[in-house]
Amino acid sequence: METGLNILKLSLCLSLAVVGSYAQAPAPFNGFRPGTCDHYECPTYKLVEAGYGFEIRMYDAALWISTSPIPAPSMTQATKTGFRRLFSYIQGDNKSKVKMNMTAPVITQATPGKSVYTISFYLPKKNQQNPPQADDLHVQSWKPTYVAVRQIGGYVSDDVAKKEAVALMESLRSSDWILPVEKSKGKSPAYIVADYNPPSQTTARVNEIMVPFNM
Ligand SMILES: *[C@@H]1O[C@H](CO)[C@@H](O)[C@H](O)[C@H]1NC(C)=O
Ligand SMILES: CC(=O)N[C@H]1CO[C@H](CO)[C@@H](O)[C@@H]1O
Repeated sequence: METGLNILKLSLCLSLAVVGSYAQAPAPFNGFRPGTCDHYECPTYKLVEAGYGFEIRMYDAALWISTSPIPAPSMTQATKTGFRRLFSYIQGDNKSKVKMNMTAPVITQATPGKSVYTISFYLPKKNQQNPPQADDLHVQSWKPTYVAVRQIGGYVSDDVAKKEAVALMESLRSSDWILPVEKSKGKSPAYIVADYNPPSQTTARVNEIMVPFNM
């Protein structure tokens, strides 16, 4: 309930901020680009469409460093474990002892039908040429990828993630994007939860539900 309210507040703020003098215009998201990306390096993308309650982005090719699938009773538990490992990796716990700057977001991919999760960290551009190896981590290479996005505040529990993923699909139903998204089902993770803030940050948190798809 509280999250629902936060979303409402967030979207109100966004529309107020963006609409400004275009009070008549419908829709008006000018993109959800998270503020965290003003301070940390984030993967780059082109905004393809900003719709009602969703955004379509085209992410550029990028490398991510990922944990092995982590078995855990909940997504939030797995994210904590994975975040700890990735954080020590960027502090130099890797075969080259290379330190890296923090980036955003940290993403969690659920394995359909299993309580197993993969957590990944976006590698800084500087380290993409030659990502430091680590025994228990692997590099994921993303081709340019279409992603449908819904932004939410607060902390994302497993239930919230599921509910918001459903809401994202609902919001896509009134658009042409629903077809390629439906067609891609099963070929990519059902949804990814992207976390833009460290767990210790309690206010102004930004998270995204992302659904990658092919055209
Ligand atoms: C972190 O980012 C700063 C500012 O861009 C840069 O000067 C510094 O070299 C980076 N540090 C590492 C370890 O990459
Ligand atoms: C998991 C892994 O490979 N960790 C290594 C990272 O680098 C440090 C320093 O060389 C090693 O001690 C770790 O074993």
